[in-house]
Amino acid sequence: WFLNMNGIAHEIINAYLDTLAAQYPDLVQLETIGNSYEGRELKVIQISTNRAASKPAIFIDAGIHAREWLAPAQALYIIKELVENVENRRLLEKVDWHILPVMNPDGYEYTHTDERFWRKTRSQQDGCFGTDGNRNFDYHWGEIGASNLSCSIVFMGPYPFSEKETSSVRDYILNRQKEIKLYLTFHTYGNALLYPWGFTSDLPYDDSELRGLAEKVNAAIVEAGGNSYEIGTSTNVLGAAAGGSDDWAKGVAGIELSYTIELPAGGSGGFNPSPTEISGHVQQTFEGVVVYGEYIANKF
Ligand code: 0X9
Ligand code: ZN
Repeated sequence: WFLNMNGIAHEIINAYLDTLAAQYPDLVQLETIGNSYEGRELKVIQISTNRAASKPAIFIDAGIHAREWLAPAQALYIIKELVENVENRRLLEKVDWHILPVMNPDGYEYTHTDERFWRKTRSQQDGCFGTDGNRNFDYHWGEIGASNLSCSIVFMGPYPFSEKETSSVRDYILNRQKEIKLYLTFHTYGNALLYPWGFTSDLPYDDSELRGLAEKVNAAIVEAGGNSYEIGTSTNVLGAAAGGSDDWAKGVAGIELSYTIELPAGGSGGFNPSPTEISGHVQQTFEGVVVYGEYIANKF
């Protein structure tokens, strides 16, 4: 089923996580970090060997934007490789991995049942439905590139962290603020490796480290046969948009290495890569994730 991850139901994804936890009790733990607006479980899979040791951690989420189906597929492929492929065990020895494969399950389900290109959560707002989760984080919230109109696709929400999906991720990260050294959030599409800031064109103090690491990641993806990524701050590559999870992770949670990965386009509208495209992209991008893992293992 991994060959056709497009459109896998959220229920099946969570069932897969349950299966892994049952099959690999020494490697895998699951934590339900909250529930979505409509009540779906937000399950983080924690993957680790020698759990007792204090190790640096990597937090990964995907699917904050409902229609970006390749992103949850990418997260699932990373999970599968880290857990089921024994050749990757070395990636677990010095780093703990925390992965939330579908951050916005209500929206994700809605893109299967009702409206393929839905982006936001599904919370009832004053007027329309849904908040853009990636405008809802409390760092320079609403300053630029976001809307205060509930019908906008970049609605910032009535207040910061108004959404259960974003506040659950906030709490999970803040509870592990010391361990988490890298934050990755998967989106589509655009082939870009973006880092803070998204609210200003000013460069972060550690621009050269952030850029240098992204260049190494890109080189590994290209080496694996993937397209080359554009690298830079999200403001300078895409334009300013405040309230993103990447900016909050760095600016508030203090996770200095924070990236938004815009995966490649595919199919109609860019959000529909074919099964063969999916399997190519997820495998190539995994090689970049390996570089991130090795960097964290060596640095901390
Ligand atoms: O606009 C977004 O939220 C992301 N692009 S997307 O096409 N997937 O919607 C980019 C987010 C970059 N980061 C920040 N603006 N903070
Ligand atoms: Zn997105």
